[in-house]
Amino acid sequence: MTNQLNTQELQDLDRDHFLHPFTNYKELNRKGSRIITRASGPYLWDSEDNCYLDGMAGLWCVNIGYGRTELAAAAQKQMSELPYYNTFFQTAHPPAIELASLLSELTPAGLNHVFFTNSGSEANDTVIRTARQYWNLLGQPEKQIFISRKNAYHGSTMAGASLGGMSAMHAQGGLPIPGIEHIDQPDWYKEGGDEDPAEFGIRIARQLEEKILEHGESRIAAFIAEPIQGAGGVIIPPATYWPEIKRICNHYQILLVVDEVICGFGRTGKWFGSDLYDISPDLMPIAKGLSSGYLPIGGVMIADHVARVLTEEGDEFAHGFTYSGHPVCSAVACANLRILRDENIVSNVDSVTGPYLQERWASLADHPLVGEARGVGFLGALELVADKSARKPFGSPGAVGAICRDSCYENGLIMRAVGDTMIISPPLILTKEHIDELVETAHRSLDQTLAKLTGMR
Ligand code: PXG
Repeated sequence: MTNQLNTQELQDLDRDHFLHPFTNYKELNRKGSRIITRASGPYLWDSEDNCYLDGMAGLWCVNIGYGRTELAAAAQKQMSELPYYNTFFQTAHPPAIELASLLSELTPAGLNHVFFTNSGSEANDTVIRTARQYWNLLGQPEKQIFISRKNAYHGSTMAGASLGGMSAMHAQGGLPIPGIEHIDQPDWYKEGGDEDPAEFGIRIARQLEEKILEHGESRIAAFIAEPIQGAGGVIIPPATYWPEIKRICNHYQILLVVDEVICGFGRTGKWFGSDLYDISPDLMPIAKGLSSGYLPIGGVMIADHVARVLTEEGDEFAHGFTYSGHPVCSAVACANLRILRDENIVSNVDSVTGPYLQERWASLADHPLVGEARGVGFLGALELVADKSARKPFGSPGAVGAICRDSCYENGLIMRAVGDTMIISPPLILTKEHIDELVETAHRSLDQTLAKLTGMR
């Protein structure tokens, strides 16, 4: 069908029938959607045959890059053998078992059990169900409250959006649901003022302790956080932050949930953000890079001591999805994880291409628009500001970011704008030549953004 319809026809049908996620409908209806038709390696093509270097790996997920036929072959084989069967009621099938076992090997020590979902949002719903069931089984049913952070992203379902700290999402949905509390995020650049970053990191982490004491340890189920906030704008906490969070979580009887939906599967150069910061999660939601986005699959890694309570103290856990551990998605995820591991993609990001990207990315800090260029592994952010030395933002938040994002598109690079923070999260298979292309195109786009701003003044 797509091959027979031209861009205009596709845009008309799209406008008439397709309600897109996270999309400004008025803007979309005015401009028409961009229609992506094919992809290879780190490149995408649209229906007008324009080519883009995908600086976002789809939506933070296509870690192995596009066009890996091994995944298509794994899907075809599994579809022919067993396209579907459920994993409820004491049933299993080889692909889900194999994936569970492979995940136990690759994830941090002590995480040897997985509950499968179809997405990161469902994984975070599962986190709430699991943590509450855990405390229930331990005879502490009043431990219900989750502490999360402002500007966190944990998904779009009622539970995911509630755990998340996006005020715009809360405003539209009558959220958060009861039992969710938010503390400040460790965003030194925007919120640290004159405070030393190390002190800021500790002070913000201690808000967790204050929140626990405010409600009483006996009512707190868990703290949830992304190792590095992704959708919030690639916010890298000061080095003091995670050690202090760990100290607090060890001191009080609460579960630590580390949301690895973005940081997992090599994004930071380590297999997991938890490896980077030496964190031992009790629960660890995963999705995205688990299948490199080729098929939808997610899950929650569950620490041995939590799994023991669920399986030995409890009878039936009344939770699950029709497609939990879907055989085709599981087979594709296994093929993806083997590629990431056997082709040394993660270790290459850690020791070769990640450091090269960070070195080149840091050079963008010299640009007059860029107040800070930061990153880890294959994550990067640029803060576009009105005054670099004062860390002063632009008057109308998001306007300059949007200009820069559009310039990037015109120049063949997909880079996201979160307000006036430009972010990248490219496929982990970028070569040094791709990285040069990315940084040079970003630089050119920043120049054009500055020229447009100067023209407007
Ligand atoms: N946790 C984290 C940390 C995420 O980044 C989810 C959970 C939810 O996953 P699902 O599979 O339900 O989407 C995410 C998703 C953005 C953007 O604007 C980020 C996500 C999703 C959509 C948009 O950067 N992250």
